[in-house]
Amino acid sequence: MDDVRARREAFYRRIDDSHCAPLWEVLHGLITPTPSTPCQPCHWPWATMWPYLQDSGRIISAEEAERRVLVLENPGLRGRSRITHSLYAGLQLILPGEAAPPHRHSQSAMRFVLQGKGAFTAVDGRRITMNEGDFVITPAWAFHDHGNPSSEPMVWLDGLDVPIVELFDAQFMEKGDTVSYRGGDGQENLAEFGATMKPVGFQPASKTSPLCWYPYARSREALLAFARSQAPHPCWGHKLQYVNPVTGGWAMPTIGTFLQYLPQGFDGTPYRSTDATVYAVREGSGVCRIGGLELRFGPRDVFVCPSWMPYTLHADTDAILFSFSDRPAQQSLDIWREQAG
Ligand code: 1HN
Repeated sequence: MDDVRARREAFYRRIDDSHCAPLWEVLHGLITPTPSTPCQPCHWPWATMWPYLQDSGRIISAEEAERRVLVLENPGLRGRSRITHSLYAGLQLILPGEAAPPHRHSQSAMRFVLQGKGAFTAVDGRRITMNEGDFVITPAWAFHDHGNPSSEPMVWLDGLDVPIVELFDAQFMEKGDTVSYRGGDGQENLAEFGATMKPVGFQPASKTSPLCWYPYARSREALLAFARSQAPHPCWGHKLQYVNPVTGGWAMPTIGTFLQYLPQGFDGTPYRSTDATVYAVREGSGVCRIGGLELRFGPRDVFVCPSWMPYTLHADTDAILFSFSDRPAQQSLDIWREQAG
């Protein structure tokens, strides 16, 4: 037996010099029966994060930082700038009077506004003035900058497909020149694409929605009307996904985004899916039970549920949750699975 092991190890050493290794020693760790992930469930309460964000505002300007962001690092993936294996998330602060300079990159970005009103993000010089609860898209390779002409700080949750683009080694980044704004506040974008119609002759130039601003008031109204129209799903209550109004498909090619309403007293049954999901609480409070933990959430909290780990959602009060995941990327590769109930 020892002789067998010794012969094998001698063989492994011999082929090792030629950058070669035996699959049979690693096969079962490589191809597991179910997802095996270092990603852990985790909760970033607003009560913890808001003081940190304020401190970050005292130690560096948005200009100097380029983006003043506290990265939400999954405890199972520390030092790797990601909240799940495939997605980056961070909390970005922009103070009154500040500007974050233009740049562009291969990564797609989304924002979900947690606090403040009146700051803007600009995509190719077109400003979108943001409010709490708004969902905003920065498409891949579009120049973007941020500014805050309002009198209050703004904080938003950033979600980017940084690890996905890194996996493919397909990342490019460029700094922009000083911007000349083309005026506006985003209303023109809503006028073109915000009414489930599109200008005649419009041809999409990319897989990202040409509507890049989903104001909260509209999304909330749609969600509550939907909730009045039917019984809640046993796992997720009333849940809508943001869509590209021109195709009906996902708003972004790699990141799926959702808004969900859990009526007061909602007590969901277990759910799991292969898309690890980042939740941001917009309204209300409740509990997410996952992996033996009780994550008690309230407004502006962020929490993450890893791939294939069952969890339940409970609402103490009427609650509205925003969430995002890599579901579109997985579905385009035919690998997405879910188990509801
Ligand atoms: C980025 O461009 C922004 O534009 C925020 O606000 C976070 C994280 C990684 C790479 C690029 C932004 C980012 C980022």
